[in-house]
Amino acid sequence: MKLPFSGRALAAGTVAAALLLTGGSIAGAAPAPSAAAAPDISLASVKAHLTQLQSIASANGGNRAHGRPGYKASLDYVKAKLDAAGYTTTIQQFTSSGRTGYNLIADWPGGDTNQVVMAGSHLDSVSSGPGINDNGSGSAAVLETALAVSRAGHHPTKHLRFAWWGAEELGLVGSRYYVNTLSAANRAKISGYLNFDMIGSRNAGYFVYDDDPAIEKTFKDYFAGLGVPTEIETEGDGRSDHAPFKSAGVPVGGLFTGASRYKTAAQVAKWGGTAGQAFDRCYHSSCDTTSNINDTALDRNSDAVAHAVWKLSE
Ligand code: DTR
Ligand code: CA
Ligand code: ZN
Ligand code: ZN
Repeated sequence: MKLPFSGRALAAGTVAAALLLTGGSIAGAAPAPSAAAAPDISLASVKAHLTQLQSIASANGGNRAHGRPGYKASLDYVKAKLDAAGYTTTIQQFTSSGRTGYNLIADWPGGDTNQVVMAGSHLDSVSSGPGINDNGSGSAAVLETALAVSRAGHHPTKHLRFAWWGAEELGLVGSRYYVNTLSAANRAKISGYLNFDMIGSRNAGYFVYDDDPAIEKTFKDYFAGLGVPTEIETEGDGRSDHAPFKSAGVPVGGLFTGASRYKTAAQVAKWGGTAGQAFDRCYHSSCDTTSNINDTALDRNSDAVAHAVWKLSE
Protein backbone atom coordinates (compact mmCIF):
# COMPACT_ATOMS: atom_id res chain seq x y z
CA MET A 1 0.00 0.00 0.00
CA LYS A 2 1.46 3.34 -1.03
CA LEU A 3 1.33 5.75 1.89
CA PRO A 4 1.48 9.51 1.27
CA PHE A 5 4.26 11.46 2.94
CA SER A 6 2.09 12.46 5.91
CA GLY A 7 0.78 8.92 6.22
CA ARG A 8 4.27 7.44 6.38
CA ALA A 9 5.19 9.69 9.24
CA LEU A 10 1.89 8.84 10.92
CA ALA A 11 2.44 5.14 10.38
CA ALA A 12 5.87 5.39 11.95
CA GLY A 13 4.36 7.38 14.79
CA THR A 14 1.56 4.85 15.20
CA VAL A 15 4.03 2.05 15.58
CA ALA A 16 5.88 4.13 18.12
CA ALA A 17 2.66 4.79 20.04
CA ALA A 18 1.76 1.09 19.94
CA LEU A 19 5.12 0.15 21.41
CA LEU A 20 4.71 2.75 24.14
CA LEU A 21 1.24 1.40 25.00
CA THR A 22 2.64 -2.10 25.26
CA GLY A 23 5.46 -0.81 27.41
CA GLY A 24 7.93 -1.43 24.61
CA SER A 25 10.97 0.81 24.54
CA ILE A 26 11.75 2.79 21.42
CA ALA A 27 15.37 3.56 20.94
CA GLY A 28 15.66 7.15 19.73
CA ALA A 29 12.00 8.00 20.22
CA ALA A 30 11.25 10.97 18.07
CA PRO A 31 11.77 14.20 20.04
CA ALA A 32 9.15 16.92 19.79
CA PRO A 33 9.30 18.50 16.32
CA SER A 34 11.70 21.42 16.25
CA ALA A 35 10.18 24.75 15.36
CA ALA A 36 13.49 25.86 13.82
CA ALA A 37 12.98 27.58 10.50
CA ALA A 38 15.35 27.03 7.62
CA PRO A 39 18.10 29.61 7.23
CA ASP A 40 18.22 31.87 4.22
CA ILE A 41 20.23 30.24 1.43
CA SER A 42 22.70 32.77 0.05
CA LEU A 43 22.24 33.39 -3.67
CA ALA A 44 25.90 34.34 -3.86
CA SER A 45 26.90 30.96 -2.43
CA VAL A 46 24.68 29.07 -4.87
CA LYS A 47 26.09 31.09 -7.78
CA ALA A 48 29.63 30.42 -6.59
CA HIS A 49 28.93 26.71 -7.12
CA LEU A 50 27.59 27.51 -10.59
CA THR A 51 30.79 29.42 -11.37
CA GLN A 52 32.80 26.36 -10.36
CA LEU A 53 30.66 24.08 -12.53
CA GLN A 54 31.07 26.51 -15.43
CA SER A 55 34.86 26.46 -14.97
CA ILE A 56 34.82 22.67 -14.86
CA ALA A 57 32.88 22.51 -18.13
CA SER A 58 35.18 25.08 -19.77
CA ALA A 59 38.22 23.02 -18.77
CA ASN A 60 36.69 19.77 -20.04
CA GLY A 61 35.48 20.22 -23.58
CA GLY A 62 32.60 22.55 -22.74
CA ASN A 63 30.33 20.07 -21.00
CA ARG A 64 29.70 18.00 -17.86
CA ALA A 65 28.01 15.10 -19.64
CA HIS A 66 27.78 11.47 -18.55
CA GLY A 67 30.96 9.53 -19.20
CA ARG A 68 33.01 12.68 -19.90
CA PRO A 69 35.73 14.18 -17.66
CA GLY A 70 33.55 17.19 -16.84
CA TYR A 71 30.97 15.05 -15.09
CA LYS A 72 33.42 13.28 -12.79
CA ALA A 73 35.12 16.62 -12.02
CA SER A 74 31.71 18.05 -11.08
CA LEU A 75 31.06 15.08 -8.80
CA ASP A 76 34.48 15.43 -7.15
CA TYR A 77 33.78 19.13 -6.50
CA VAL A 78 30.45 18.43 -4.81
CA LYS A 79 31.83 15.48 -2.83
CA ALA A 80 34.77 17.49 -1.48
CA LYS A 81 32.42 20.16 -0.12
CA LEU A 82 30.23 17.56 1.57
CA ASP A 83 33.12 15.57 3.04
CA ALA A 84 34.51 18.77 4.55
CA ALA A 85 31.08 19.52 6.05
CA GLY A 86 30.81 16.18 7.88
CA TYR A 87 28.63 14.17 5.52
CA THR A 88 28.99 10.43 4.98
CA THR A 89 29.38 10.29 1.21
CA THR A 90 29.06 7.31 -1.09
CA ILE A 91 29.83 7.15 -4.81
CA GLN A 92 27.65 4.62 -6.63
CA GLN A 93 29.09 3.46 -9.96
CA PHE A 94 27.12 2.19 -12.96
CA THR A 95 27.57 1.76 -16.69
CA SER A 96 25.43 3.37 -19.38
CA SER A 97 26.03 3.56 -23.11
CA GLY A 98 29.39 1.90 -22.58
CA ARG A 99 30.63 4.62 -20.25
CA THR A 100 31.04 4.68 -16.48
CA GLY A 101 28.53 6.81 -14.57
CA TYR A 102 28.38 7.89 -10.95
CA ASN A 103 25.78 8.85 -8.36
CA LEU A 104 26.82 10.74 -5.25
CA ILE A 105 24.85 10.01 -2.08
CA ALA A 106 25.42 12.09 1.06
CA ASP A 107 23.96 11.07 4.42
CA TRP A 108 23.78 13.57 7.27
CA PRO A 109 24.59 11.57 10.43
CA GLY A 110 21.67 11.23 12.86
CA GLY A 111 17.92 11.22 12.63
CA ASP A 112 15.55 8.28 12.44
CA THR A 113 16.92 6.07 9.67
CA ASN A 114 13.50 4.48 9.35
CA GLN A 115 12.24 7.82 8.07
CA VAL A 116 14.61 9.15 5.39
CA VAL A 117 13.90 12.45 3.68
CA MET A 118 15.80 12.75 0.38
CA ALA A 119 16.52 15.76 -1.77
CA GLY A 120 18.23 15.30 -5.12
CA SER A 121 19.14 16.67 -8.51
CA HIS A 122 20.93 15.42 -11.58
CA LEU A 123 24.48 16.68 -11.92
CA ASP A 124 25.09 15.74 -15.55
CA SER A 125 24.66 18.09 -18.48
CA VAL A 126 23.96 17.31 -22.09
CA SER A 127 27.06 16.99 -24.27
CA SER A 128 26.25 20.23 -26.14
CA GLY A 129 26.87 22.58 -23.23
CA PRO A 130 27.83 23.25 -19.60
CA GLY A 131 24.29 22.67 -18.25
CA ILE A 132 24.27 25.52 -15.74
CA ASN A 133 20.49 25.81 -15.49
CA ASP A 134 19.98 22.19 -16.51
CA ASN A 135 20.99 21.15 -14.00
CA GLY A 136 23.68 23.08 -12.23
CA SER A 137 20.88 25.15 -10.69
CA GLY A 138 19.26 22.22 -8.90
CA SER A 139 22.60 20.67 -7.97
CA ALA A 140 23.96 23.90 -6.50
CA ALA A 141 20.77 24.61 -4.53
CA VAL A 142 20.73 21.10 -3.06
CA LEU A 143 24.45 21.35 -2.24
CA GLU A 144 24.07 24.70 -0.52
CA THR A 145 21.09 23.41 1.46
CA ALA A 146 23.13 20.41 2.61
CA LEU A 147 25.97 22.75 3.64
CA ALA A 148 23.46 24.95 5.50
CA VAL A 149 22.30 21.91 7.50
CA SER A 150 25.92 21.34 8.53
CA ARG A 151 26.64 25.00 9.29
CA ALA A 152 23.51 25.19 11.45
CA GLY A 153 24.38 21.96 13.27
CA HIS A 154 20.80 21.01 12.41
CA HIS A 155 19.62 17.59 13.62
CA PRO A 156 16.02 16.97 12.58
CA THR A 157 13.88 14.05 13.71
CA LYS A 158 14.09 12.29 10.36
CA HIS A 159 17.30 11.23 8.63
CA LEU A 160 18.49 13.50 5.79
CA ARG A 161 19.98 12.14 2.60
CA PHE A 162 21.03 14.20 -0.43
CA ALA A 163 21.78 12.86 -3.90
CA TRP A 164 23.36 14.00 -7.14
CA TRP A 165 22.43 11.76 -10.04
CA GLY A 166 24.42 10.73 -13.09
CA ALA A 167 23.16 10.17 -16.62
CA GLU A 168 19.73 11.75 -16.16
CA GLU A 169 19.98 13.10 -19.68
CA LEU A 170 20.32 9.56 -21.01
CA GLY A 171 16.99 8.63 -19.44
CA LEU A 172 17.05 8.91 -15.65
CA VAL A 173 19.74 6.23 -15.64
CA GLY A 174 21.48 7.08 -12.34
CA SER A 175 18.36 7.61 -10.24
CA ARG A 176 16.74 4.51 -11.71
CA TYR A 177 19.87 2.51 -10.87
CA TYR A 178 19.78 3.82 -7.28
CA VAL A 179 16.10 2.96 -6.73
CA ASN A 180 16.40 -0.42 -8.43
CA THR A 181 19.39 -1.45 -6.31
CA LEU A 182 17.73 -0.46 -3.02
CA SER A 183 16.35 -3.36 -0.98
CA ALA A 184 12.57 -3.27 -0.49
CA ALA A 185 13.18 -2.56 3.19
CA ASN A 186 15.42 0.42 2.47
CA ARG A 187 13.06 1.73 -0.18
CA ALA A 188 10.20 1.65 2.35
CA LYS A 189 12.25 3.81 4.72
CA ILE A 190 12.25 6.75 2.30
CA SER A 191 9.51 9.06 3.54
CA GLY A 192 9.79 11.31 0.52
CA TYR A 193 12.01 12.34 -2.38
CA LEU A 194 12.29 16.00 -3.43
CA ASN A 195 13.56 16.65 -6.97
CA PHE A 196 15.11 19.85 -8.31
CA ASP A 197 15.80 19.94 -12.04
CA MET A 198 16.00 23.38 -13.70
CA ILE A 199 15.14 25.93 -10.99
CA GLY A 200 16.79 29.07 -12.40
CA SER A 201 15.38 29.48 -15.92
CA ARG A 202 15.93 32.95 -17.41
CA ASN A 203 12.26 33.42 -18.33
CA ALA A 204 11.19 31.64 -15.19
CA GLY A 205 7.87 30.19 -14.21
CA TYR A 206 7.18 28.85 -10.74
CA PHE A 207 5.97 25.27 -11.09
CA VAL A 208 5.34 22.81 -8.26
CA TYR A 209 5.09 19.09 -8.93
CA ASP A 210 1.54 17.89 -8.32
CA ASP A 211 2.43 14.55 -6.83
CA ASP A 212 2.41 13.97 -3.06
CA PRO A 213 -0.13 16.39 -1.52
CA ALA A 214 1.83 17.10 1.67
CA ILE A 215 5.02 17.86 -0.27
CA GLU A 216 3.12 19.95 -2.83
CA LYS A 217 1.45 21.94 -0.01
CA THR A 218 4.81 22.59 1.65
CA PHE A 219 6.11 24.23 -1.51
CA LYS A 220 2.90 26.08 -2.40
CA ASP A 221 2.58 27.48 1.13
CA TYR A 222 6.18 28.67 0.97
CA PHE A 223 5.67 30.58 -2.26
CA ALA A 224 2.32 31.91 -1.05
CA GLY A 225 4.25 33.36 1.90
CA LEU A 226 6.42 35.20 -0.62
CA GLY A 227 3.36 36.37 -2.55
CA VAL A 228 4.53 34.36 -5.57
CA PRO A 229 1.77 32.47 -7.39
CA THR A 230 2.61 28.94 -8.52
CA GLU A 231 1.25 26.53 -11.12
CA ILE A 232 1.29 22.76 -11.04
CA GLU A 233 3.99 21.16 -13.14
CA THR A 234 2.23 19.42 -16.03
CA GLU A 235 4.98 18.43 -18.46
CA GLY A 236 7.17 16.62 -15.99
CA ASP A 237 5.65 13.23 -15.44
CA GLY A 238 8.41 10.77 -16.08
CA ARG A 239 10.77 13.48 -17.23
CA SER A 240 13.12 13.74 -14.30
CA ASP A 241 14.66 11.83 -11.42
CA HIS A 242 11.56 11.77 -9.24
CA ALA A 243 10.00 9.29 -11.67
CA PRO A 244 11.82 6.12 -10.50
CA PHE A 245 10.98 6.99 -6.87
CA LYS A 246 7.32 7.59 -7.76
CA SER A 247 7.18 4.27 -9.62
CA ALA A 248 8.52 2.57 -6.48
CA GLY A 249 5.76 4.10 -4.35
CA VAL A 250 7.87 6.79 -2.68
CA PRO A 251 6.06 10.10 -2.14
CA VAL A 252 7.67 12.70 -4.42
CA GLY A 253 7.60 16.41 -5.10
CA GLY A 254 9.73 19.12 -6.56
CA LEU A 255 10.14 22.47 -8.26
CA PHE A 256 10.73 23.54 -11.84
CA THR A 257 11.10 26.89 -13.64
CA GLY A 258 10.47 25.68 -17.17
CA ALA A 259 12.35 24.45 -20.22
CA SER A 260 11.50 24.77 -23.89
CA ARG A 261 7.78 25.49 -23.61
CA TYR A 262 6.75 29.12 -24.21
CA LYS A 263 5.55 31.43 -21.44
CA THR A 264 2.02 32.76 -21.98
CA ALA A 265 0.76 36.30 -21.53
CA ALA A 266 -1.26 35.13 -18.52
CA GLN A 267 1.93 33.76 -16.96
CA VAL A 268 3.78 37.02 -17.65
CA ALA A 269 1.03 38.80 -15.71
CA LYS A 270 1.87 36.55 -12.73
CA TRP A 271 5.61 36.31 -12.97
CA GLY A 272 6.94 38.92 -15.38
CA GLY A 273 9.28 37.90 -18.14
CA THR A 274 8.52 37.57 -21.84
CA ALA A 275 5.45 36.03 -23.45
CA GLY A 276 5.88 33.89 -26.50
CA GLN A 277 9.43 32.98 -25.46
CA ALA A 278 10.71 29.74 -23.95
CA PHE A 279 11.14 29.62 -20.19
CA ASP A 280 14.74 28.58 -20.96
CA ARG A 281 15.74 29.34 -24.54
CA CYS A 282 19.16 27.81 -23.95
CA TYR A 283 17.66 24.46 -22.95
CA HIS A 284 20.12 21.71 -23.97
CA SER A 285 22.24 24.29 -25.78
CA SER A 286 25.77 25.59 -25.54
CA CYS A 287 24.39 28.90 -24.20
CA ASP A 288 23.22 27.23 -20.97
CA THR A 289 26.00 29.05 -19.11
CA THR A 290 26.17 31.13 -15.93
CA SER A 291 24.56 33.94 -17.99
CA ASN A 292 21.49 31.73 -18.43
CA ILE A 293 20.27 32.12 -14.86
CA ASN A 294 17.46 34.21 -13.37
CA ASP A 295 18.84 35.28 -9.99
CA THR A 296 15.44 35.96 -8.42
CA ALA A 297 14.11 32.56 -9.43
CA LEU A 298 17.27 30.77 -8.30
CA ASP A 299 17.23 32.55 -4.94
CA ARG A 300 13.55 31.92 -4.28
CA ASN A 301 13.82 28.26 -5.28
CA SER A 302 17.00 27.68 -3.27
CA ASP A 303 15.22 29.05 -0.20
CA ALA A 304 12.23 26.84 -1.01
CA VAL A 305 14.53 23.79 -1.13
CA ALA A 306 15.82 24.57 2.35
CA HIS A 307 12.33 25.31 3.69
CA ALA A 308 11.02 21.96 2.46
CA VAL A 309 14.03 20.01 3.77
CA TRP A 310 13.66 21.57 7.21
CA LYS A 311 9.85 21.30 7.29
CA LEU A 312 9.51 17.73 6.00
CA SER A 313 12.21 16.29 8.24
CA GLU A 314 11.32 17.99 11.53
N1 DTR B 1 13.95 16.35 -18.40
C1 DTR B 1 14.64 17.48 -17.82
C2 DTR B 1 13.97 18.79 -18.12
C3 DTR B 1 12.53 18.76 -17.92
C4 DTR B 1 11.60 18.86 -18.88
N2 DTR B 1 10.35 18.87 -18.30
C5 DTR B 1 10.49 18.75 -16.98
C6 DTR B 1 9.55 18.71 -15.96
C7 DTR B 1 10.00 18.57 -14.66
C8 DTR B 1 11.37 18.47 -14.39
C9 DTR B 1 12.30 18.51 -15.42
C10 DTR B 1 11.85 18.66 -16.71
C11 DTR B 1 16.02 17.55 -18.38
O1 DTR B 1 16.17 17.82 -19.59
O2 DTR B 1 16.96 17.33 -17.61
CA1 CA C 1 18.05 33.32 -0.23
ZN1 ZN D 1 18.17 18.25 -19.68
ZN1 ZN E 1 17.52 18.43 -16.18
